[in-house]
Amino acid sequence: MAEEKKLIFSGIQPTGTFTLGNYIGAIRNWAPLQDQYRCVYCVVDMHAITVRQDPVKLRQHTLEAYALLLACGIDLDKSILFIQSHVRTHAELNWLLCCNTQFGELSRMTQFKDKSARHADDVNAGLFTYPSLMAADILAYNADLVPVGADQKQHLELARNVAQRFNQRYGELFTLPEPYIPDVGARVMSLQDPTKKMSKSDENPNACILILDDKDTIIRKFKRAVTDSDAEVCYREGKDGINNLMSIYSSVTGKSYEEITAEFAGRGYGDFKVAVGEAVADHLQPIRDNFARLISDKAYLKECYTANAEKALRYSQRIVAKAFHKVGFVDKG
Ligand code: ATP
Ligand code: LTN
Repeated sequence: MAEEKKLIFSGIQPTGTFTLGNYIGAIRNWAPLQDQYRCVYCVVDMHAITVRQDPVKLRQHTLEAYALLLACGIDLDKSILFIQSHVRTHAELNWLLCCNTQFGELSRMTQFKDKSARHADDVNAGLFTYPSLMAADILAYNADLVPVGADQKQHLELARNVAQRFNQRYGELFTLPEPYIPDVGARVMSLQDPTKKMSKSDENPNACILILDDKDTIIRKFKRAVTDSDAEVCYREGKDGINNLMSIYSSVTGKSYEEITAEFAGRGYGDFKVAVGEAVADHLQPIRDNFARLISDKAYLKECYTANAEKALRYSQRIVAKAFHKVGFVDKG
């Protein structure tokens, strides 16, 4: 009998327009996986409300995120793409997993530490238990692989630990998921402070490239990128700004660091920054075009996310029902 294809699960928060970091570190890897694996992708609006969101903007960002993922090549004939709050099994399994996650392990999560420092006036329980909900997303589908950027590695380790603990306590059920992190571009850094990751929620608009920025804006932001006072385009310890630009250029052109150094020998940072801007803008152009078409057809989007939520529910329900049974809940008639 042919072996079943492995299952991929990943999610992204609708907390704003996606950045080049989200794209290179995560989303661009999603479409190519569709031929080799069964893929389930999700816009995680429930995770987004762990920090305060304007309700009108959240709804708009969720639809935009859905359209943007389609624009980046998610193909609904091959994959499932849905909105997290539409599929109740995520919240249901989250509760079981919360009851099997330790306070101590959640306290060690660096994202919690960072976000609770940044949002000191609202350190809510959802922010603290964010990783249990993420584990529920993944385990509800018994995903084998989870494509994410490097910053999510710790959350994935927690998901594995919780899955293992559950299996030990109640009997084998969950697959232990593996992270799937790209070699180049797993951590795209801020253009204004290359020691920090590029993030949608950065207050400085010059720090991040948004995938929907137009060509002039993209080139302008790269021209302003913070670099050191050297002039040679080469990858070296401590040259964080240039290293970041090289990694971005490499991931959109496919060129190696040696090739890039040779291409810009004797040309200085100015030329290099413009070339990075142009390469990124040209790479993103088809996505912007697809997005413009999709976002103007709300009826089509609704059809897609409704049908896909049903598929996701049908799939995850079988696994979550088994988990309910295993912990001792009475089976529904
Ligand atoms: P926020 O700023 O709201 O916390 P974010 O920009 O960090 O959001 P998420 O929605 O948390 O984005 O992440 C979506 C995916 O993008 C994850 O897989 C994450 O690892 C990846 N990612 C986010 N930022 C970067 C980055 N700078 N470089 C590489 N990958 C990234
Ligand atoms: N925490 C993730 C988003 C996320 C996710 C997931 C990623 C929520 N649930 C399940 C992979 C699998 C982040 O990117 N910040």
